[in-house]
Amino acid sequence: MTGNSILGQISECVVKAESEELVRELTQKAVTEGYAAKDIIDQGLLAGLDTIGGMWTRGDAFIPEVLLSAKIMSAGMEVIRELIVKSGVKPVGKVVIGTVRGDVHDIGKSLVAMLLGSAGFEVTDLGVDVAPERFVQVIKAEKPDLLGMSALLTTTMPGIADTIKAIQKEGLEVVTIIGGAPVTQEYADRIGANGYAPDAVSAVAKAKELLKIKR
Ligand code: B12
Repeated sequence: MTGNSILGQISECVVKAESEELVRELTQKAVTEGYAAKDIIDQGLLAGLDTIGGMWTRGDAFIPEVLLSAKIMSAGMEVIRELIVKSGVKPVGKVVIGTVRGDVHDIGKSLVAMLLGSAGFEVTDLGVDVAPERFVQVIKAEKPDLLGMSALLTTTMPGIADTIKAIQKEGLEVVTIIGGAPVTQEYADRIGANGYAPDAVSAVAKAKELLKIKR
């Protein structure tokens, strides 16, 4: 991919954390030029975050810079989210999603939430650092078909298992799907989650498979 393409410019804007205004403008331009939401996300917004994430891992960037890039990326995501909402599709199922207790990583979870939304699910996003009791409370109130849980740290992964235990203890019926960088199918099997997906695109396919949704 060339750095001059619109997607390259979006990526660069995220890496340099230039401005929310610029990322919105560029994202809007990419949409107008006919790029698919998925490509704008993968090759523009996320590509930029990947680059800064790599720089951080190598010691070439610091946490405040990563945070600023994440904020710029979210502004671009918002443009895409608005487009999806406007398309007004009838919900195929209800999903509650959140990042588990002690964990503030929200980019991957928000991406999953957004793609589920674009696939026609009605999504309630509880945000980050969600305690098992809060998940239980919302499941009781909203009676979703599916509960999605995200964890990005090995130290917060047990929050997924704790939430599943709390749900079972309350006798609540909800299909669970889990994900996040350290999460695996093996872990899902071990803690009794119904499904796992490694990325946002396969999360949508998995959600449909688990809920037996054809379209
Ligand atoms: C951005 C980032 C941050 C930002 C988060 C900003 C934000 N608003 O989210 C900030 C700077 C705050 C941060 C903080 C920390 N971070 Co951090 N962070 C990252 C980084 C660079 C990128 C994560 C990310 O957003 N990736 C992009 C998204 C799209 O990918 P994803 O999250 O994996 O999501 C995809 C899949 O996993 C899946 N998925 C995700 N959720 C779900 C849910 C469901 C239901 C399904 C089906 C699928 C699914 O689909 C997603 C989309 O395709 C990673 C490194 C990396 N490359 O992963 C480290 C990383 C996750 N962080 C790490 C660490 C150690 C920390 C800190 C402890 C650092 C510190 N010393 O303070 C803190 C912890 C804060 C806390 N309590 O949570 C480590 C974790 C190590 C580990 N295995 O435990 C990593 C791996 C970096 C590293 N190499 O050391 N971090």
